[in-house]
Amino acid sequence: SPIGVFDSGVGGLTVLKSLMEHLPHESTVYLGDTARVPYGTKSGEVVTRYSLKNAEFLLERGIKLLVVACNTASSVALPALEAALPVPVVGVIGPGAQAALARTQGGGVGVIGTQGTIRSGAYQRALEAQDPRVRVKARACPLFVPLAEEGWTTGDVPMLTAREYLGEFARDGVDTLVLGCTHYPLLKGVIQEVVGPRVALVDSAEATAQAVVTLLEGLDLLAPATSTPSHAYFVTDVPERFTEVGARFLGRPIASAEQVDLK
Ligand code: DGN
Repeated sequence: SPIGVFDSGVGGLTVLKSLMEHLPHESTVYLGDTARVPYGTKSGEVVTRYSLKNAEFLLERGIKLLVVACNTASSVALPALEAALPVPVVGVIGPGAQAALARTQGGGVGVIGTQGTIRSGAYQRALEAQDPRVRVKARACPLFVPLAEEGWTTGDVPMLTAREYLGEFARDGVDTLVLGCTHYPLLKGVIQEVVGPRVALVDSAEATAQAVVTLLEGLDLLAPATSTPSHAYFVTDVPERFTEVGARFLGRPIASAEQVDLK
C-alpha cells in the first residue's frame, strides 16, 4: 500500500521529492488542498479541520502511513491526526528540530516559517523539549511563499526580502537555521547568502524523509525492492497551476492531477 502525503498545495512536493529520493520503491498518493491554500495565515482550528478532511481522503486510498508535508498543519494538527488515524502519522516539525539540534555547535538555532507555524510555537517547543539548553530565535517570513511559487528564487527581489527578514539572524549567534516551511528549500541560495556560510541550513523535508525511512524499517513496512512504484496526485481546485508550478517543486514533471471534492 502507498504512503499518503498531504499539504495545503504545491509546497509539500518538496517533501515528496525527498521521500522519492530516499524510498525509490514506495508508491505514494499526494493530496494538495489547493482550493483552501494558504494554511499559513489561517487559525489552528481551521487548519486542523482541513487536515482531518485531507487525512480521511487519503485513508480511503488505503495508505499505510501519513506524512503531513506542511509545516503549518504539522504545527497545529498533529495531535488531532494521531488521535483520529489508524495508521502512523509523521509530521515535519519533530524531524526538523532533531536535525537542527544534531547540527548546532553553539546552541543558537533559528527557525523560519509561516505566521501560523511560528505563532504556534511548535518548533520552539520541539527544540526545547529535546534540549533545554537551546536558544531559539524564530521569525515568520510569509513573502517567501509567493516568491517561490512565482519562481523568483534568485535576483534582487528575493535577496532584498531575505535581507529584511534574516538580517538579524546573522547578528544573533544563530549557527543553524531551520527552513520550517515547505517552500523555503527553493530559496536556499539567497537564504544562505544572506545568513552567511557559517550558518547551517536544515531542510525539514530532508529530515522528515529520513524519519519515514527509519519508521517503515522499524515497522517492517518497506515495499520490496522489486516493486515498481506508482505516484498519484489529487488536488481540490483545478489542476493546471498545480501541475505547472508543482513540477518545479518536485523536480520532475507531473503528468496529471485529479480534482476531488472533499465535502
Ligand atoms: N505548506 C505551508 C507550510 O509549510 O507551512 C506553506 C504554504 C502555505 O500554506 N502558506
